[in-house]
Amino acid sequence: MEEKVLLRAYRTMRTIRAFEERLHTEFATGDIPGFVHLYAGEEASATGVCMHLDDDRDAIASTHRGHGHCIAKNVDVKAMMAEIYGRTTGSCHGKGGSMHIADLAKGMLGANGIVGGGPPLICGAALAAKQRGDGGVAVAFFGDGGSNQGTTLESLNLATVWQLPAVFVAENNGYAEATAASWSVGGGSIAARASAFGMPGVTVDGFDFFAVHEAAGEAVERARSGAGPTLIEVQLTRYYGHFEGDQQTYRATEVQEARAHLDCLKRFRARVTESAELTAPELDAVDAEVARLIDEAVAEAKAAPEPTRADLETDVYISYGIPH
Ligand SMILES: Cc1ncc(C[n+]2csc(CCOP(=O)(O)OP(=O)(O)O)c2C)c(N)n1
Ligand SMILES: [Mg+2]
Repeated sequence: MEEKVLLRAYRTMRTIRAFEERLHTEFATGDIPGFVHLYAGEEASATGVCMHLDDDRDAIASTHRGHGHCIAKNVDVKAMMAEIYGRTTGSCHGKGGSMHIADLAKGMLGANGIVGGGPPLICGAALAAKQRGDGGVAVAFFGDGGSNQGTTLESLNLATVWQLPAVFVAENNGYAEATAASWSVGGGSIAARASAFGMPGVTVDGFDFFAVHEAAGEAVERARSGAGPTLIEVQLTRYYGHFEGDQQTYRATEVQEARAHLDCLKRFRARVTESAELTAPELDAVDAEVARLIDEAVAEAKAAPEPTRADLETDVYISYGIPH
């Protein structure tokens, strides 16, 4: 992989981690309205997949745990932070918050409070891309819990029936809220369900950026070339609770073990420095640059205005720009 591509991958993963760790501390102050679900620990998944996607022709649909997907799809980090703080400078003018960040100009169709809400949207986006004929691809991210929703299974079926340029990325972090995937995923493997729908299904180590990047590259290429959809099960761990405030009584030492032995950023750093593809000072410089960006994003979000009563009446209907 080229040096600039490696640096981009590291910068994206580091930005997601720093964004989420900062939100963890900021949320505890009580200044952030609404719910926040953190993506820390899962960075290699969003990054490894979205690095294959373009802003203009490719679309993604996300989940309630959407910050990482947004950052990896190039949504402006400062606009995201402002959105989470409910400010007018936010990506949705402060009206959506953490769970509804969207940026259609970047092909980010939205975080989503509805578990299993993303896959049907992606069938629509993939059908649109197929009609346009521009090689566009649509990717749905969903969790192990989302994989059991009827909407997801119907979407897998439709994607095959319509031979859509779609990729389904099941992020299996072992839990849906407090329910273990080992109990709730019938048949035990999300990836294995792909064969029932006539598409390839692969399982990848979600702590390994390179493994995700490779599997996603094949799936995106397959979709772009008109060969149809793929299901990828990415196995990983979330480092924080289901939501901020979750006491996590349902799990013990797995997070400490993952942080110590599996962490995607540590593994990436070890691999690229051992192979001498990047140096530690280059990576440290990215860390410092990202830390500054997050500091600025929080300061600017806190200083930005909140919506007024009059703002309640805007953004209610969308204008599609259809001439009268
Ligand atoms: C249709 C629907 N059912 C239930 C919920 C409540 N809920 C929110 S997140 C969640 C768990 C989702 O688990 P998973 O899909 O594995 O994603 P993760 O939180 O692990 O990233 C549930 C049940 C919801 N938001 N929408
Ligand atoms: Mg889960």
